[in-house]
Amino acid sequence: MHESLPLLYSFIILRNTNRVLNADMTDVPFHPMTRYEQLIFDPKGFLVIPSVLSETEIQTVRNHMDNYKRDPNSLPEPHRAPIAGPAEFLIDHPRIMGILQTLIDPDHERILLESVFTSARSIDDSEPWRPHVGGTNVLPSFSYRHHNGRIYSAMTRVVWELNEVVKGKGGTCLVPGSHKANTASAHAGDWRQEADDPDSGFWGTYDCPPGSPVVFSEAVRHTGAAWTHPDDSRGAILIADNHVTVRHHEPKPCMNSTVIGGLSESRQGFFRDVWVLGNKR
Ligand SMILES: O=C(O)CCC(=O)C(=O)O
Repeated sequence: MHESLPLLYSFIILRNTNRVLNADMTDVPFHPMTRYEQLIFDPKGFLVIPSVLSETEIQTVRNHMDNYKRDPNSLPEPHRAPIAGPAEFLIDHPRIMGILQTLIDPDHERILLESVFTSARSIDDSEPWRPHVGGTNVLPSFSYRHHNGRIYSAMTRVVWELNEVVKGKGGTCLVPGSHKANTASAHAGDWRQEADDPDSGFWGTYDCPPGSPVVFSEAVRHTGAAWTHPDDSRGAILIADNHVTVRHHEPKPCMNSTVIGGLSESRQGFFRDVWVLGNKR
């Protein structure tokens, strides 16, 4: 952990436990995914959890994003990434870790963070409508199953929406249930074009206050959408987690060894290579 980080952001996973140290160094458990959240997530493939971050946390992450975008060189080298420095607590936020343990693996050491990018756009920017994925997928990095009483979602996207999202005005659009579709599959190349029309009636989206995570299986058909909300802009950090035995994305240049080396030791574990037996970073 970098010395200048305020204690407030020092959630630290206690090794081999399902607990993190929070601001005042008391340890708190990961917040488990509730049965009701599982009931929503399994058929729809996505879940929105309103207002997880406090005002102070939101402002801290926004400031970090602004500095990182405007003048990355003004930041210490290990902080030059969207989820580094004062924002590294997003990597293993206790509200998300319990969900990832339910969706990916009960052992948090078998979860890796394979990609991160940011989305910043306003009504002046165009965003291509680019639906991707959808359908039952046999590729291990996109697989979604329910087996032996538990969900297994491979690549799982966590979108931290830092600004308000108004429904239909620019959040991620998703086709609910499309991770389970059997009559067509993007993987097989026979997903129907008319279903991708924004007005096909298939598409769903969400609204949420600032500081809300949206969690979805990457196997769900989804796309970014043009931002049409005039009173705000989109500010989101999109993280892709996956099982430690697979990954889809290339390593992101911003998550280089200097940045990873600047993270707390337990968070460095999320950036280990695809796990073969005892692979430890
Ligand atoms: O919400 C967005 O901007 C797009 C997200 C997306 O396409 C993805 O996660 O693959």
